[in-house]
Amino acid sequence: MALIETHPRLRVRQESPLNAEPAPGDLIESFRTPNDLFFIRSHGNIPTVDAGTYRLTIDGLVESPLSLSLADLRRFPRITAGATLQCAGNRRRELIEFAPIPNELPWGSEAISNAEWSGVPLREVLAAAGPKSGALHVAFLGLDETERHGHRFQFGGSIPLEKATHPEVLLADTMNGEPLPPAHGAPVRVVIPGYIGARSVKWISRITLQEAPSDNYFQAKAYRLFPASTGPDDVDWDSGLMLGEAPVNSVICSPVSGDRLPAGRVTVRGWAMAGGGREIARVDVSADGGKTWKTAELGAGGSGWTWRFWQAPLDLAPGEQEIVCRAFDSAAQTQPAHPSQVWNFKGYANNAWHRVRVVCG
Ligand SMILES: Nc1nc2c(c(=O)[nH]1)N[C@H]1C(S)=C(S)[C@@H](COP(=O)(O)O)O[C@H]1N2
Ligand SMILES: [Mo]
Repeated sequence: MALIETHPRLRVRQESPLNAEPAPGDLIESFRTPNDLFFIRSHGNIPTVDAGTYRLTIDGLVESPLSLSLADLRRFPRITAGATLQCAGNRRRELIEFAPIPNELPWGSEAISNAEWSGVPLREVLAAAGPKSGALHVAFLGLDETERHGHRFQFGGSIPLEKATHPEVLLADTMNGEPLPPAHGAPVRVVIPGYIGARSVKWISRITLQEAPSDNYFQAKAYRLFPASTGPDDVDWDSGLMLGEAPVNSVICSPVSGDRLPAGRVTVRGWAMAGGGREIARVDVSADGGKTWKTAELGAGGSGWTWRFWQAPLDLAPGEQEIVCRAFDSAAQTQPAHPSQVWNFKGYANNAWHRVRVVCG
């Protein structure tokens, strides 16, 4: 098992398994998050993988099953593209403040990061294996192990085959121009832009084409969205929505809650991210808890697979103030006002208006 030394400014939420997120200020420091500040979400150990003996298996409903070494994989066409990953549990702490969510990590709002990934489009490898008719889902299995309810198993998940044929879906071995770091899935991980982070399986060892979604715990039970009335005692796991594309979201990174500022002009900054390849169309910022809004200025974008930074000058009156943001995506979808509108007992996909309370004077 690899020992990981984390950057001193990365906030470790859990040592084992290792889970950490950057500070809000660090997150918006650069459009591409430096590798050592990129958030880390792991459910099991961080495996040490021997590059020499590593094999990636492609099997299931395919004409020719494959077992690829790293050298084999590097003979496929390659692309480099930006993609922002966000954990479905990002902003869970705000849901917990509304109603308790036991046994889940209380992520702040920084379980998100952006990198430029290089690797082989998954569709190239799938084409070499030749999907058979009847294949509708692509299941991924990692090399890390975790335990749930007395069973030890590897982390996994799946995406529809249709998504897997899109050019942005990668088997990445390079992150911001460097070899993929161990904590982020070395030697090879899947990158599924526009989807919740959980589908971007790290330390990928096996890709199986099949008729149904993965029956792995992290696809079949976890990372499902249940109604607010459902709890751990009466949950029918099959009835939850399997999370895929993420909802539109935005967060204020500066100032942060609890800051004391001089009254007057302050520049509010943050990020916004749409799901499914949709683009960020607009970000609104309010200095009065959402009664009136100003349009923020959007920073560099590029594609719907990455976040956009934004900023807006706001005039703050003396006293306690609540600053709020909300984004609109290119399908005119926006964020709900309050965590009560999205609360669910697993604490996923919180995209309520982000609120920051500061004292001015
Ligand atoms: N093998 C494996 N892949 C995994 C995970 C994991 O625990 N094991 N965590 C997933 C989750 S929930 C997220 S949000 C992303 C986080 O990627 P990162 O750690 O590179 O930020 O990886 C995903 N891929
Ligand atoms: Mo996640």
